[in-house]
Amino acid sequence: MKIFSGIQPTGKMHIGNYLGAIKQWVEFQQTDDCMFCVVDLHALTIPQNPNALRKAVAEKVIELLSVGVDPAKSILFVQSHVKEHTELAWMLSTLTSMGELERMTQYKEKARKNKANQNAGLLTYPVLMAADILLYQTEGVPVGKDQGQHLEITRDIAKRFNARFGKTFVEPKTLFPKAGAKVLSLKDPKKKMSKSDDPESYIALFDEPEAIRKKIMSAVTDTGKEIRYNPERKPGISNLLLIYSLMNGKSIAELERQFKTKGYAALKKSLAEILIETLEPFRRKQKELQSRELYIQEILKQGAKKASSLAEITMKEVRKRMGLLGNE
Ligand code: AQP
Repeated sequence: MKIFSGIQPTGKMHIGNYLGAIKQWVEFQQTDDCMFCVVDLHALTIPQNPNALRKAVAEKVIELLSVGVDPAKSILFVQSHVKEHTELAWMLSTLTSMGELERMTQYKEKARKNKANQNAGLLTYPVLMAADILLYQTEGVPVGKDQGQHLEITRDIAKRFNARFGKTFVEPKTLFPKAGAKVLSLKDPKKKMSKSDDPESYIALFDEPEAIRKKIMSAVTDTGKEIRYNPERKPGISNLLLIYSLMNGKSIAELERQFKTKGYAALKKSLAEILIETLEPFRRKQKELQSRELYIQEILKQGAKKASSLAEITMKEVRKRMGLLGNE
C-alpha cells in the first residue's frame, strides 16, 4: 500500500504523536511503500520565529530518525522542499467550499486560540493537507483521531476532482491505530495530549528520566482508588493504563489484575519506569544524531529528489486535466 503521513516541526514530539501515528509509520515502512514528511508550511499558520523554525525542522528530522523512521526504507522529506504541494493546494482550493472549511473542528479551535492572528492559512490548512496526500497517489494515511476530519475532506476533494476532470486521484483510507488514536492530556484527561499545551500535560519522547517521573506522578487521576479501565468514568486512570499497555505490550486486563490492590501511586511509579526504559534508546540515538548535520542534510536532499519526481508525475496530469497550457 502507498502510505503518506506528516508531522509539524514545531513543539516537542510526545507519546501521543508516537502512539497515535509515528509508531505505525515505523511498522508500515517494513512492508509498505512509505513517504513521511515534516510539514513546515503548515507550521507557518501560527507565527514562528524564522531561526527557531529552521532549527525545529532539523530537530524533527532527527527525532523521527531516532524513533525508527529509516530513510533506506521510506522517503523522508521536508514539505517546502517540494514545490508541487503548494501548487496542488491552490488548484484544490478552487474545488473546496468556504463552508466546509469553516466547519473543521481544528480550524474553529485554532481560530479561537489565535484571535490576534486569524490568517487565511488557518482556514485553508486542510486543503494543503489534502494536496500533501493526493500528490503521491496515497492509499493509506496513518494518523491520530484528531486528523480524521481532515482525511474525510481529503477524500471529498479527491472525489470531486475525479468526478469533474476524470479519475486522477486515489481516495485514501484513514489508518487509525487499533489503540492509542487519542492519547489524553496528563493534566486534563478530557482533552487530547497536545504539544502546544503546558509541558506538564505531556511526556515528550526525549524527556529526561526525572521529568518523566515528575509528570507521571503528578498526572491527574480520578476519585476513588480502584484501578479499572473505564474511559467514561475514570478517564485519568484509563489513559495511564492505555499508555502503559501500549508501551510495554501487556494487555489492559493484565495490568488491572497486576495493580488491583496496589493503588494509583504504585501504578504511576511502575509506568514512569516503563516509560524511562522504553524511551531510553530513542534518547541515546537522538544524542548520536545531533552532531551529524551533513548526514541529515543528505537524507533530506535525497528525500526531496525522490518526492519531487513522484509529485511531478501527478502535477503534469492535474495541469492537463484542469486546462492549463503546457510549456514543454
Ligand atoms: N494526543 C494524541 N493522541 C494520538 N495521536 C495524536 N497525534 C497528535 N496528538 C495525538 C497525531 O500525531 C501526528 C502528528 O501531529 P502533528 O504534530 O502534525 O499535529 P497535531 O495533530 O496538531 O498534534 P498536537 O500535538 O496536538 O499539536 P498542536 O498542539 O500544535 O495542535 C498526527 O497524526 C496526529 O493525529
